[in-house]
Amino acid sequence: MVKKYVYGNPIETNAVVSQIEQEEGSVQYLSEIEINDKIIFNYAMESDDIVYGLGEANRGMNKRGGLYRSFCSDEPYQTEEKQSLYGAHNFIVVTGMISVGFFIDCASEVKFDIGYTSSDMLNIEPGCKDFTLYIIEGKSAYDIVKQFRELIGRSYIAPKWAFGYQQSRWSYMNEDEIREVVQKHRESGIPLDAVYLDIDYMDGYKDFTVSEERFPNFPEFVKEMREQGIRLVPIIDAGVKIEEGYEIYEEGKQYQLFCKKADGSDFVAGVWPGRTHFPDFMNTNARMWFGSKYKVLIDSGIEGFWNDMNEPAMFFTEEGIQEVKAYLDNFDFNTNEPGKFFELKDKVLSLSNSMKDYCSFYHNMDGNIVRHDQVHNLYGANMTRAAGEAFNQIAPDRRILLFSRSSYIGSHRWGGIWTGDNQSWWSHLLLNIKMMPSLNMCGYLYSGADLGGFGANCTRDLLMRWLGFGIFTPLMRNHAAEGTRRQECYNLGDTEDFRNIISIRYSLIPYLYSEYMKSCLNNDMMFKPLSFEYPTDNFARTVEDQLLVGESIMIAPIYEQNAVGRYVYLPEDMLLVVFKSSSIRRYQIMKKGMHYISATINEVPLFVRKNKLLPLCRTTQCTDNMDTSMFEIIAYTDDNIEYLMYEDDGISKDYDNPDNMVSFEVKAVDGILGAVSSKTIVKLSLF
Ligand code: MIG
Repeated sequence: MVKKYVYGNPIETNAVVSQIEQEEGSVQYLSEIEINDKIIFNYAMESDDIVYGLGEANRGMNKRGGLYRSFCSDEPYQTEEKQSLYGAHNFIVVTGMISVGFFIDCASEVKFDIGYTSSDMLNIEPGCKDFTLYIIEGKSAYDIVKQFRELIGRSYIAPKWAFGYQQSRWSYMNEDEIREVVQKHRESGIPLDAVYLDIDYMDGYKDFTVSEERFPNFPEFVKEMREQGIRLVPIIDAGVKIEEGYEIYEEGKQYQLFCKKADGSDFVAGVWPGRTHFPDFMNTNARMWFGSKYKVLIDSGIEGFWNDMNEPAMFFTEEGIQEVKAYLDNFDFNTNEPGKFFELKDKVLSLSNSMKDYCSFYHNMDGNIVRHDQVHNLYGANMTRAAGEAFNQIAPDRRILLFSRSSYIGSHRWGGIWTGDNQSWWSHLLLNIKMMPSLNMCGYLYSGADLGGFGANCTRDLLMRWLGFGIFTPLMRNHAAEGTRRQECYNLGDTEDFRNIISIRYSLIPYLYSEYMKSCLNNDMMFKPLSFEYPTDNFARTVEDQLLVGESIMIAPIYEQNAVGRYVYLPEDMLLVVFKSSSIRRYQIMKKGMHYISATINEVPLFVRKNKLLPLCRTTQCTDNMDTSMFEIIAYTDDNIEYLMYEDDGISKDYDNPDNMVSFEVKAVDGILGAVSSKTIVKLSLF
């Protein structure tokens, strides 16, 4: 049951797809106070209520105890106190004796105080008075999430190859460096499906150009890679370089497709290419124009993209520099006050992503002129939309991989997201684990974090444990920043263990893809907190570091350095499978309750739920060679069980074809369990 309350005159965000009648009376569940020019909502929480949601947000799965601010931010230092990350996902569910969901559909910032100021008080503060509030009632948190997902529409569907292992690094400079990455993976038998092109593939960081010096024959190179089973995935940045004669710049200027300053001139911000203009993604023509530009790369054989810097991130503006300059000119360098020096330092650092700059440019929303800060959270989402809509024109019959850094709910229909610049910290592996279900709640199914961590130097053990979790996330990409330690597997010591861990992924792809597709098609979650499946289990409610992945398995990743195992809570009897590689495993039936399980650095444990079934295929070097005609089935059962596997060609869009469902059944025939399936089952391991 969804109730909709409209405040003021909200800007269209396109988050919601269902038609919902507007409620007339006053809101239920929340009390509402008006202070100055703001409306603040309060909700009194019970002491054991859990608050889920907020998508890409910091801290735990249960958001209680923290302050959060939805304001898409370029935040590479995600320490515990940070309130804003790259996405803005204003959906929460409070669940305890009763469950209720709130979605604040608001184009400007929204603050959430979830038991921070006062432990039992939730308060929500939209940054303006024009927004829509949705209240969702349901019998459980899970039920509310599913209703919400229906409200916001079907999630973007990625191609199947995007479930392969992908390698990225900011600083692959030319063809040869990329060839080397591929060759080293192939040589050491580490499976690989894609290599990313970060900003250095471009000519002077100009969008939709390719450096001729470093990639002399790009289409030929794309083909060469493709023949080795590798897709190249180029980055597209939001800012367009100001350069006479550069087509995108000239067109944008001529047709008025860039964001503008109050005086009507095109807004200028410094990003990677130096001075740039920002395409006005809030404008339909600008979206269509920018989107159409992806064609040049698609025509070169490219099948996927990542959109970056679209919060939008800005290093500086001319105005900001002038201000700092004036400040420095007047600065008394003979001062003895330390406070003054801190002020000076802050002043210089505040050049980037400054609120003042965000308040200094305007969008033309199809005739309606809006200041950027009022629609800040929609900017990246509309860049994703620009690309997604264009792909439907350019390649209507096939899927193009697309994911973005910045996002607002609604963009989940056009692309996935990666979670931006994390660090090579153990705490960020845990953050990755906790964030996955929250992302799913908000519609982001094709998602993942930079495995191994983006900033800082990764270590062998951290990458191994991170991959031990990453083998379950749809986007499985190792990515690192320029200047950090090389973190391709083959640069972190002996490759055998890495090869083994990634081989597990490739044997799981049919299952993971199937669960992903079913989640997309049914507006469901692929990663669930335990409480969503075991709602009456009070202990399961408190578990934050174990997840259900699809219908058959539970995972309990190890995320602490030097740990050789961990405690795991089993909400029912399950089968523990510890993988050393796709084919080397040990099994143990475990009873409901708390257990310590051992798993050395090169082992990955997972749990098969009772009377569920896990199909595995033979591992491969890339998804092109995946053989899904034969399966091995692992199940822990005392009954007839069935698993419906979704399988399609992974590239066309005939999603709802009933032929895409293949069934596996384990049946008791004359007291002996056997398998029945339209697929060949080469091995049946029943426990
Ligand atoms: O200012 O393109 O989050 O993944 O490698 C940094 C370089 C710009 C930020 C992205 C990161 C990417 C990097 N970009």
